[in-house]
Amino acid sequence: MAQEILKSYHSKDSKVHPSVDESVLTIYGSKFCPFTQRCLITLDVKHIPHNFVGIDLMNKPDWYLQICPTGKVPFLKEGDKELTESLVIVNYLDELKQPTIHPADPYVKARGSLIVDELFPTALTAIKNLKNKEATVEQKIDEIKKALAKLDEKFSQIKTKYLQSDEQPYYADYMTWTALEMIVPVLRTLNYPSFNSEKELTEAYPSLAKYLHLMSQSPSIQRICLSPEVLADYYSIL
Ligand SMILES: N[C@@H](CCC(=O)N[C@@H](CS)C(=O)NCC(=O)O)C(=O)O
Repeated sequence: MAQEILKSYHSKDSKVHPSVDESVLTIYGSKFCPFTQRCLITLDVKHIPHNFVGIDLMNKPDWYLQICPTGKVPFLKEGDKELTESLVIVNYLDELKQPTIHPADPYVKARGSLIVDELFPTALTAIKNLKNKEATVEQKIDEIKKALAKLDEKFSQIKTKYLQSDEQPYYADYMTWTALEMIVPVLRTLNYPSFNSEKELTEAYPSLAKYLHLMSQSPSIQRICLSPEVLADYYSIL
């Protein structure tokens, strides 16, 4: 599953930059990367035409390192314009055309950035622990459970249905989702006997589970993001 996607990405074997539509911007990245996904969701929400060039992060092509010396993704190129850093790219894209992904109220908009700063790193605890070669599975699960408890408490305190509104997802929801969506596939990959099913997640962390379910129904998320099965398949080869 993940291999099929990776096969369509550019790796060391790709010797020349692929041809792209020069009349629209290009995002270089990987759908397995939560930072790239932020940009792709924003492009989808705003209906911005673009090229997507998939980069195999484990085996990057030389031409990519020439145009983007840090080798990081996402990377935006539009003629001579070049941008790195997912949130810089997202806010640039947001200025290009309507609809904005930010709520109208300036205070709620500003709070959204603080929410992302708090929730995104906590949600990334899951994948960081999966990749930690030093820790035992029990230690990884312990750390992930602490992060889940923190997230659950935060979601139980949010007064609105989504993070910034009752009506629809906005910036804070989309920017945080790309780390939240990794939790279930990481738990599946760890396959810890007493804690590996969505049912257990729902019972132990109900506010978090309710929000995960709600966001998984978002049309942009459904169009852009990969299924938990495909993500878990990718994590199993990391
Ligand atoms: N702060 C950056 C982080 C980007 C980042 O760390 N991307 C990862 C992939 S998820 C990456 O490119 N890592 C470098 C590498 O794989 O060599 C952002 O928000 O865009």
